[in-house]
Amino acid sequence: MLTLFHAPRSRSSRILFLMEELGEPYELVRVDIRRADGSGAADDRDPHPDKKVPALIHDGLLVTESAAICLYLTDAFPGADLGPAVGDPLRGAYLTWLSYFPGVIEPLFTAKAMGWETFNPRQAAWGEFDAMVQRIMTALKAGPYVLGERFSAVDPLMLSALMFADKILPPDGAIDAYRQRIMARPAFQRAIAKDDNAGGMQAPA
Ligand SMILES: N[C@@H](CCC(=O)N[C@@H](CS)C(=O)NCC(=O)O)C(=O)O
Repeated sequence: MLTLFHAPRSRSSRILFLMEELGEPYELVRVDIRRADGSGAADDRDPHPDKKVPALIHDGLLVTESAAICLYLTDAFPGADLGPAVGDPLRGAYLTWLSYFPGVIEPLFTAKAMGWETFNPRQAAWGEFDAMVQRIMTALKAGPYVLGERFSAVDPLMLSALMFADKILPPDGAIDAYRQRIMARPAFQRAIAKDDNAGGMQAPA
């Protein structure tokens, strides 16, 4: 049994999208979280050690951290073909993007969006914002998905960052085309309907 602990318009929205792609039966438990605007509160029903979302329980086993949940699900359900398995030539690229996303993309996007200009990218070890954007653009222009011809669990993560790219990046046709391609997927549309969010999945709270 799979249970996803979810809060609308949050980082669990991308896992909700992945659950819909996975096609396995799951229970969706909506929980409250502390929001950046001061609203919300930690929810006792949330099994996450920090009372955050997403949190996934599979047959009693708890997994947190979005990238870990992606890897866990795609390894546990290889039949869904949402992540290259060990031995696949794309496994290395898959693991790299799964780690690069929370380790570099999210911190640099957040820093840019917040206007944090004073940190030294060498000390922070995130690298340069422009180099990170270039790396994403190279993948998107080759497309149609981050791993090339193959849709994977990296794409819901990437979409969640690119949803609000307009606030920090100049308009770009490749980003627009990628967003439209991913958002047109029936699983994304089902996830939006379950997200309790009239505006769709927007920037994380
Ligand atoms: N690195 C975590 C981040 C999870 C996270 O910070 N989620 C936010 C929602 S977008 C949250 O639950 N915040 C509540 C809090 O900080 O108490 C992941 O990607 O899963």
